[in-house]
Amino acid sequence: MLIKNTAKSALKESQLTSETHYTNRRTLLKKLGIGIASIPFIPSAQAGLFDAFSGGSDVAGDVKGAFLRDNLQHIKNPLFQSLSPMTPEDKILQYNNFYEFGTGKSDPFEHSQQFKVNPWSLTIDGLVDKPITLNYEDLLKRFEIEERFYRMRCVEAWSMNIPWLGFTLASLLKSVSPQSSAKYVRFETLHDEEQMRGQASRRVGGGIDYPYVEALRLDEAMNDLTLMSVGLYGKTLAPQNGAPIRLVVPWKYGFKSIKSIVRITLTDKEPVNTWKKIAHSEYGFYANVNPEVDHPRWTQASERFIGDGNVFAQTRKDTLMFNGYGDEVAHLYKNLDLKRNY
Ligand SMILES: Nc1nc2c(c(=O)[nH]1)N[C@H]1C(S)=C(S)[C@@H](COP(=O)(O)O)O[C@H]1N2
Ligand SMILES: [Mo]
Repeated sequence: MLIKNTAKSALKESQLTSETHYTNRRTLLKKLGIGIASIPFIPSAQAGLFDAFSGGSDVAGDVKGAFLRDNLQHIKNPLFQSLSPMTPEDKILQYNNFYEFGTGKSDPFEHSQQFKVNPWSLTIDGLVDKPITLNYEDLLKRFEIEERFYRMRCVEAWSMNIPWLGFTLASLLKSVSPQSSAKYVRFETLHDEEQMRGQASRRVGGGIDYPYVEALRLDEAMNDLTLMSVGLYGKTLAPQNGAPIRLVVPWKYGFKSIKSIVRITLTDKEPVNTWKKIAHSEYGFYANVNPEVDHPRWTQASERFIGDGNVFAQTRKDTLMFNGYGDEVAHLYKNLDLKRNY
């Protein structure tokens, strides 16, 4: 975000999955009587529609997608199903920020395909009565998987609409019994210089001190919108999107939605998140999407929506307060000066 990226995207129009493709797929499944709850899940996010019907191959020697399939609950709240247009799948897979793999938008896609997501270990510790460590299978099996369509707004003023799969962070936190002294939740990304070229070289990794760290207040973490995502577009997450598990906080700038999480720690002090540490005058702890508080170097009043067509096409739209989720989250900030606490 500090580094200006002028590199052209690797996207080719011919590779793009359109929103209608996804919609049609769902309609098709319905017609076949398969229904959304039994979409076959494919471990590789690159598996296409054809693979989905043929059962798919276990590309990474991975756990079978049936775990996701068996747990998928299509949730009732229409809020999560009325987003249009959806950003095409290939753009969500190829236009990324994941500095551990490089700072260019196509670096994560190009340099993460060998990333190992299984075995995985996610530890939840700190001020909790029942700390646990979950393995890869637990992440997909233990909690009810829901599909949710969310807006995603990067602090760099571009945005997408993404159909996530995941479970609420609240359900995970309840299972570890937070202590009454816990006030914040701190998240940490994997640190593995052998797998992540940006961690092995400060130049490649944008000068960040890894591991990448993010944090939420406990009440933000417990909000029903806050998702632990394990998939998108009906498939398990691709490495570049934060496999095997990442956070999704749709009313905050994208940098809060930390990827490839290995540790979640409950604390009583406000943790220092990575981007605040790098440039606290530009990136704060809260990072709520707010069209009235500009970034020191650019406006936050509008955004470039990435839909069909070239990713740099200027399809601008107005940015919404809390990214359009004010009804769900505005109450969390009643007593907070949002200009000071950006
Ligand atoms: N570990 C880690 N998590 C991260 C980032 C990162 O560089 N490293 N980038 C963030 C930013 S700035 C954004 S906008 C989103 C992008 O998510 P996406 O590539 O899946 O769209 O991931 C966030 N999570
Ligand atoms: Mo971002």
